[in-house]
Parts: sequence; C-alpha cells; structure tokens
Amino acid sequence: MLTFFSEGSRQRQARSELHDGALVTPFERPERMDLVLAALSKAAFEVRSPSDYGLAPVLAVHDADYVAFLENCWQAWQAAGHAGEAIPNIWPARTMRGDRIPQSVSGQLGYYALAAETSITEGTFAAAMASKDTALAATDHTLATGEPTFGLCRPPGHHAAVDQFGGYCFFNNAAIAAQRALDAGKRRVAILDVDFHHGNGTQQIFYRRDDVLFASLHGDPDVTFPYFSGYTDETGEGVGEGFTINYPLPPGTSVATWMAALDEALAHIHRAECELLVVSLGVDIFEGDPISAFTFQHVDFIALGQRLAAAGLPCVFLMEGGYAVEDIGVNVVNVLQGFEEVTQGVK
Ligand code: SP5
Ligand code: ZN
Repeated sequence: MLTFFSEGSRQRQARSELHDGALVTPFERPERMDLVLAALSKAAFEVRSPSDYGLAPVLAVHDADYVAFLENCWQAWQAAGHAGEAIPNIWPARTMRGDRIPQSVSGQLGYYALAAETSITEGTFAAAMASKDTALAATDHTLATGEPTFGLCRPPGHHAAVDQFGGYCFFNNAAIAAQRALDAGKRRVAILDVDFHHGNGTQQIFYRRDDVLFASLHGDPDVTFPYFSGYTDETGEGVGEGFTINYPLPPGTSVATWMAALDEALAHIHRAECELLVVSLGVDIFEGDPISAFTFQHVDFIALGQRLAAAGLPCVFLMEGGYAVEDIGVNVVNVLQGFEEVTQGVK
C-alpha cells in the first residue's frame, strides 16, 4: 500500500510529558516513526513525501486564532523567560470565565489546551504542518485512484478540537482529510476511530453535521483518558443527530467483543451511505501498550485490516496513537496487509 510520510514530523522533539505526577520522556516520541518505517520497508511498501498544502486545509476545520496561537506559542513562551517547555497549568474551569482569551501566553495555554500532558516546543508547529500534509497527500491519492493509502502522520490528530490541542495532538489530521474529500465532491465521509482513546476532537469538529459520520471504539471514558467525552449518549446534534456513534469498552475487553462492536460500527457506516472511509489508526489497542488497556495481539491486527476491507469503501488510513514502540511497526503493517489481502484477493 502506498504510504506518505514527511520528514518534517521529526521536528516534534518534546522532552517533557506530565505523567503520573512527574515529567517523563513523552510516550509519543520520534522513534515510533522509525520503527513503522522499518516495518513498511520490510514489507516493501513504497513511501513518498507529501507536498506542502499550506494552511487553507487546516483553516477549513480549525479556528484561525487557535492556529495563530500554535504558530506563535513557543516564541511567546520563550520571550516570557520560561525555562522549560510550554505546558498549561490553569484552565477556564467550570467555575470561571470561558469567554476571555488572556494576553499572557500562560493564560492562552490554558484556553487552548484540553490536557496538560502535551507540551509545546520549538518544532511543534512545523511538525503539525508536516503531519497534515501527510494526511492530505494520502487522501488525494485515494481520491484520485480509489486505492487505499496510508498516511504515517506524526504528531497524531484525533484529540485536537476546533480550537484545542492535547493528547499529543495539534491539528486534527482525520478531520482535515475528511473535509478535503468533501471539498473534492464526496457527499458523505465516515471516520472510523480505532485508537484506544476516544477521538474527542474529531467528534467535536463534526458534531452538528451530517456530511461526516464519526464512529469510535475506545476505552470507557468513565475510567480512561479523555474522561469527558466518548459516552454512548453522545450521538450528534441537530442535523448531526445519529452521525456520531460511540462504543466505550471496559479495560481488558476481549478482541472478540471489540470485533463485534467494530461490526456494529461498520453496519452503521454502511447504512449512512458513506463514500469514503478514513480510519484513525491507533495501534495502542495492542496488549503491550504502556498507557492503554485493550488486548490485541499482533495477529489480531491482520483480522482488523480484513474486516475493514470487507466494508468495500475507498479507504485512507491515518496514524494516530501506539506507544509499544518495538511493536507498532508490525501492528500497523498487519492492518494494512490484512486489508490488502482482501482487496487484492491475496492470501
Ligand atoms: C493519540 C493518543 O493516543 N493520545 C493519547 C493521549 C493520552 N494521554 C494521557 C494518558 C494518560 C495515561 N494514563 C494511563 C496510566 C496507565 N498505567
Ligand atoms: Zn490513543
């Protein structure tokens, strides 16, 4: 399967993640890409660089003030004399005002962040730009050829909302891809999110729309990040009612139970007559993932790819999470090869 990857993704070089009450080396680290690239190379996948699509496709789903904040944050943080990476520590919490965007970068961080684990650093904006280029190039290839395509996006995107970053995400690559497909003439696009964590950002971006169906399988937010999004009673609003569907599953959920939920999600997508499938491909559903709690083994990712292919839609895969660094390459390639076995009739 043709893959797109931008070397610009390496500019995301954060040193700090707030985890378990300490600053640790981020789980979302550049080595993740090296191991996926090695596995793709071993499987003889062609990898191409995306072209530069500029900011217009980003501004089609994100607010301009948010994009400007991301672009300027690191410089403002440094100008303010802070020693470490830019990390929020105050929010417009429920008992405070949500209608003010403070002048101070510290206040702005709280306004535009939805979680504190994700720092902003020197190359963060450039890497986010590279990541959305990867998503757009993959989408354009599928739109032009009908062939499945893999976008090896980094940083990931599915937690990024209209005007908020967090969960290692800055620009919502899947949302940018789906909007691109609509702008190219598709009438309805499905985004299927199989990452362990709920794709709260993707859900929020399309919550009141019926041209993008968002379906997600994820750890039950009652006990799992992002905690405040991903429950079954979130089904969309207005014309979007019925175009959001969530399958929260408890930690330790068996692969059989997960696959049964996947089949329900695919049936829902089928009924909605979607013309393109964008898969938010997080492989943190792997049993060995250090921050997640599902039970996928290597071989189960092949079955996942096969089931996705059976949906019979043109398909764009976009990388989201997956933090068992030694295993993410094989897990990703297994999904893509499982998919191709079905679409190309290879066994
Ligand atoms: C794209 C993506 O997968 N983002 C995930 C962001 C998760 N950030 C917070 C994780 C908190 C994990 N705590 C789990 C403790 C397990 N022992
Ligand atoms: Zn995840």
